Amino acid sequence: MVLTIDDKELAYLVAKLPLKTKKFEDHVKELLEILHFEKKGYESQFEDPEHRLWRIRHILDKLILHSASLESYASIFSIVEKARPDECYHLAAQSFVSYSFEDEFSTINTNINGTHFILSAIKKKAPECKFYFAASSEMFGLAKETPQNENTPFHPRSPYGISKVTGFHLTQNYKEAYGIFACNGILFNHESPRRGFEFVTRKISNEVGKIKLGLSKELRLGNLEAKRDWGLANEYVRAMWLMLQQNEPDDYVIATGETHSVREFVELAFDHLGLDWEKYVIIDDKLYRAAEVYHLCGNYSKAKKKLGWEPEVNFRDLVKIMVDADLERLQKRL
Ligand code: G4F
Repeated sequence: MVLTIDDKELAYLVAKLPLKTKKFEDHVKELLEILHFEKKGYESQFEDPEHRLWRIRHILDKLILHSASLESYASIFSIVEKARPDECYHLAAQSFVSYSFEDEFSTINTNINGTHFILSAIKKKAPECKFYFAASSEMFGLAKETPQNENTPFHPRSPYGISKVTGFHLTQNYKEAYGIFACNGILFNHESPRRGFEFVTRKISNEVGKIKLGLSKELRLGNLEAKRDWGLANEYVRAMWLMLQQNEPDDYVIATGETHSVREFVELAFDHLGLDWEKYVIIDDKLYRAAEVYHLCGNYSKAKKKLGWEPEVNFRDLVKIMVDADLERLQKRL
């Protein structure tokens, strides 16, 4: 069972992408039960109904979709009771950090309660189910050390980060107290052509494509100096799956070990299409955050040692993959 609001990772879980092991491909074909939480509020501003579920439209016939609300224990309980999943990937959340400053109550309530409801339903109705929680590098926030690993103390800087820290501890507590096979995947930023347009990498790749085709004249951005450890989402989804195939549940940092600024992403993206970014990028103070996470870089050595997982796509290639995909998509529309 995969729990999701945004179908980005879901598409990678079920699509036949060039993932490394045949075993993984075979496995994902079995992941048929999808608990899909309807989008509401701000998220519907970004995806009109025509584009709903666009990332998984090509595989919809292979899936069973259930609808539920992260805010309703009853709805989650009844689906877990019906589906009795073997594996549960809990990816559903209000995941846009910026928005969490605008509506901190709803972000915190929905993300924390939703995780708690799912864990509780699993404990009651599917105690053998292996559970994956999408924790986040945002938990490190104002990071105490670089690079960050599984033992680095948390210092979240946003309501979103706080909700993920609590979800992390709930997941550990259900493992320790009730013996649930529960894992935290501490994933650093993972991007791809399926990323939502509100996140900075996709905003850049989409806008640079539009500028190249004469469909836009400027790109408004906030803090260009923030640094992130950016990897390719499909590779990170494989790590999620690997965590649930181990003999014992554990928590893992998934990252590339490299950090780059938003400015570097911008420069490479424009450069890739032969454009001078300084002619088009406008700094907009409104896009700065109330509290910024300035610098993230992950140490994935535990995942490498125990899961045999390593990233393959580097930062430069990631930028190209995203820019090329958006340019091609935009060209088809012309
Ligand atoms: O792309 P972002 O919005 O991602 P952020 O905040 O790092 O969070 C993402 O990754 C986390 C770790 O995996 C996830 F937990 C989380 O759910 C989400 O997927 O922003 C990246 C950086 C920030 O420092 C932001 O201040 O880009 C900076 N930025 C500068 N201009 C911008 C913009 N971010 C956005 N979204 N839009 C801008 O115009």
